[in-house]
Amino acid sequence: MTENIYVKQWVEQMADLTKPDSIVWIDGSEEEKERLTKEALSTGEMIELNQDLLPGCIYHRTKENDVARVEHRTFICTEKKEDVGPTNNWMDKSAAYAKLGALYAGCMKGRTMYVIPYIMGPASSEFSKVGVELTDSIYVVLNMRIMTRMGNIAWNFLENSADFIKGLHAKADIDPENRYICHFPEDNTIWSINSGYGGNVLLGKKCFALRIASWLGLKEGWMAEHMLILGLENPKHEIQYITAAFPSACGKTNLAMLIPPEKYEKMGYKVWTVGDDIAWLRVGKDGRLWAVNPEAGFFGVAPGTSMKSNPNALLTCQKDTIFTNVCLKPDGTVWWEGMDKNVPEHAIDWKGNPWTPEMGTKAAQPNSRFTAPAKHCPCISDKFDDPNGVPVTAMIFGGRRAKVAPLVYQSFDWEHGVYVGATMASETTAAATGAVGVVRRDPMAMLPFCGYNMGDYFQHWLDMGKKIANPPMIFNVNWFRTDANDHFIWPGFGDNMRVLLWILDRCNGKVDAVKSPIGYIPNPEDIDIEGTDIDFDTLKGLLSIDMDSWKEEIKDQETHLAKFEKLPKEIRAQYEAVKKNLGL
Ligand code: GTP
Ligand code: SPV
Ligand code: MN
Repeated sequence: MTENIYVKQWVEQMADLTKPDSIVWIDGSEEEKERLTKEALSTGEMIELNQDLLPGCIYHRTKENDVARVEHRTFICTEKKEDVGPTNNWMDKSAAYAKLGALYAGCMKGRTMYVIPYIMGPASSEFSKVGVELTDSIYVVLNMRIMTRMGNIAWNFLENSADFIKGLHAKADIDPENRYICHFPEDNTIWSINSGYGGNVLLGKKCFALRIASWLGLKEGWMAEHMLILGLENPKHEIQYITAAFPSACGKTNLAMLIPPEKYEKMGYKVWTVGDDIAWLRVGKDGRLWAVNPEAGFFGVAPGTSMKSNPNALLTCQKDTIFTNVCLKPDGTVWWEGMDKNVPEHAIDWKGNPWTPEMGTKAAQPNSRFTAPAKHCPCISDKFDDPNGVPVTAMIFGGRRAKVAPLVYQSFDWEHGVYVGATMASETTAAATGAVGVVRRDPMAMLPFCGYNMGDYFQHWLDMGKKIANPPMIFNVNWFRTDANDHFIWPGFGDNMRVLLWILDRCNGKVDAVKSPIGYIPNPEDIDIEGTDIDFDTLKGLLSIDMDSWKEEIKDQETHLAKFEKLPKEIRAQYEAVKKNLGL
């Protein structure tokens, strides 16, 4: 409980609107977790997994129409449309309150409203921020318990302040036609209704830590980014930190938990995970950029996660984990496509139906996920809870591109790096509803998450660059180039370490590079491919810039940039320079 008058008044107002039968104030205790878990198991909302093999693990299925973020139903609601820019859906603020208010009216009758206080960021950090989420879903409470620092710890942090993000979530009827994820950055408010899935309802994550936080960052002089944070330790036990922005389901969790190829592991190289999805970035007193992971857990993509691709993720979710929309095996454990070769002969699929491999359907939903505590991760960084975070040496942008983008290149400088991020493109994935595999521009991997006008966002990046005396160097990577048979050429996963080493060598002034029209490209002999199954010519191909595809690329970038009425002139100039470099 809290005596905070602002919280109490707001909870009362929201309860007046939604009319729950009762209100439960979440404290974050073990006893509370057990009580709520038991209740969810008794109603069938959650299913208990094999407690010998997966202690503390439970299972949940969402409705078939509710399995991913819904970008077309996600809105930024402000007074003026121009504040949200060309990439966001806009709704007039009062119109949105009225529309959703009508949907919320009485929607919690017969249900319980849970009041979840939580902190985004370490409890010891002055940069951390408090949110309160009201929800009628135990699933949400149990997930928020893993994903954030939740419970009384947050009331203690907030004290009597009115400075908290007000989140209201109601499952209502999970009606996709009335599903809305609305953000009111002018009012520090988030309203979500008619979904029970992940990013739509765990309001601390994308809604607060990215959309609202990006707006706050603009006003307060910091940045909220869709980035992993990792520490790379060398044999001398020196650790340098890298952040990377890849769009949803494009490899952040995997890179953040990378296990180096055997040879490097033996030499003493190691990767430490600070975060796998979101970074809050500030300029430190030392003139460097510092990164904090505001989250406390991982909401990771299950399919493709295996002991081969990402052992650290698999080991993290062996206890105290919530599995959503994966496949349930007869022994009460879970399975998903790409987990191992032991495809179950029969199982229950993510829809709850009997499943056999012969059926040819997916056993796990392609965007099925695990929610696991970060502290269970075998490679969690000892800086995970550091109030100041970690200093960033390199920043990486990247996406899924079957063609065009080379394996890695370095931007000429910060301003050029901002242009590289602003023109980033990637194939869409199952993390959002809609077509999969379609190339779209996704600036800084923030297209679905920037809470304001993206023209202003680009300007904010440029302005931040001026405030950082020792800015990180900016790179672009692409693990996903394919060959004529549509197979990935680069081995990826642990072998991505080979590219990270080149990146750090560049930052540390240890290696030369080739100045190409689009940025600095590695001399192929500077990327170690010993122990991989690719040869030198293949590597050369991966680093090549195909003029025909870049002609197309530049044309498409032009169309993309033309959308921004508020495009900073520096970005336009960088574009023109690259175009000229390419002889176009
Ligand atoms: P969000 O949580 O949606 O923001 O995604 P993420 O960026 O953390 O993606 P994640 O690391 O979970 O990867 C998603 C998918 O990409 C998984 O199926 C991975 O197996 C696959 N993947 C990750 N890294 C690589 C890689 O280096 N190469 C290839 N080919 N696939 C990869
Ligand atoms: C993403 O889609 O980028 C995610 C998963 O990290 S969700 O929390 O559902 O947004
Ligand atoms: Mn994400």
